Amino acid sequence: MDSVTLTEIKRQQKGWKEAFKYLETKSENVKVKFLKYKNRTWIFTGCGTSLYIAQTASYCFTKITGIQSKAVAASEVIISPEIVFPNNEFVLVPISRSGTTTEIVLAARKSGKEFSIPTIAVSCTSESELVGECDNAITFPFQREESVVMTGSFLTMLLSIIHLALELSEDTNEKLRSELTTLPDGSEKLMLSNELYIKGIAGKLNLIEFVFLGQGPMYGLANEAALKMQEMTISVAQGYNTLEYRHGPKSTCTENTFAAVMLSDNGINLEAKLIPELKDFGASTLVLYSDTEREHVNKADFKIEIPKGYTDLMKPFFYLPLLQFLGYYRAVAKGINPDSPKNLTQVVKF
Ligand code: F1P
Repeated sequence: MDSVTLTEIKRQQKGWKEAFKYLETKSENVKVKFLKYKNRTWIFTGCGTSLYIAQTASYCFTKITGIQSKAVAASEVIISPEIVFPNNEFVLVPISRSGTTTEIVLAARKSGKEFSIPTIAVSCTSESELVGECDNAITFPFQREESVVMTGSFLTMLLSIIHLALELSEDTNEKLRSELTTLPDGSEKLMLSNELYIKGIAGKLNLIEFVFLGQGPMYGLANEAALKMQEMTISVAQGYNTLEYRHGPKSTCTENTFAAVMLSDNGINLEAKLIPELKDFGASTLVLYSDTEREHVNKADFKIEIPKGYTDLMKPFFYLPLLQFLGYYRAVAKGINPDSPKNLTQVVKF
């Protein structure tokens, strides 16, 4: 029988299509409900994978709408709410696959009840405690994940926030909207055609330490790819802003280091400098990039080019499934069952 985690990684693009259709039916409603908050700062929050969705979502949301936003760990919302909300000109967007993680439920409760902050839950579970705590919710009645480790839900929840941003934007964003409709098929094709290639990289048993580097919308992805590697393969893995790696972490780089660099059009000239540097330190490098960045990737050991014509905001939908494969196949190469991660449960409660 196929692994649940692998099945959920591979079916995700079909879920985005369903999500997109469903979200289109809610468009008018969204404008009426949320446009009134456009002068507030939106706080995207979550725990674990959902925090990393928040990091990427905050970047995409502000880029599309021009509305100010920040990503904050749900634990900070509970522990230091007066710092997160110095006044009540905020909106809280708690993100959670289960909708039952203790910190996220408490964060929503505290923000709404004690600070009078409007709350909009984003969750894969419509009947959850979190949704019950919030004033509004964007939920998905499909592709419920069984796996402990979260995979497909990351990009489905991100898609819903990008869709919300497009609805709230004053611009028609024709290009982005058309990219959104074509990317599920493009992403699925890229993912499946690189499955064996990634399996081969993941099988290199000299690799001990894993590093994931990204800027802008790819920073949340870098953290998420590192978390997948930790959860599924019980390895040392870190995510950084690409250029931050030069400020200290590079001292740990050896010939047993694997580094994945996710390039962005916005930062290409600076980000590309890391590729030869990582090689000089002895690391094995995988570079994910688009055709406009091709001239910078010669020095990489492994490279995967995404289809032409997508802006940086859409790159997560191509890059992340590849890195989820990497975590999955690394676990398999180490003889670990990714469906039963050590010390983890699907939901963390206390
Ligand atoms: C958040 C989360 C997951 C993590 C683990 C425990 O869950 O931290 O990201 O992989 O399985 O829970 P949720 O609040 O999004 O349901």
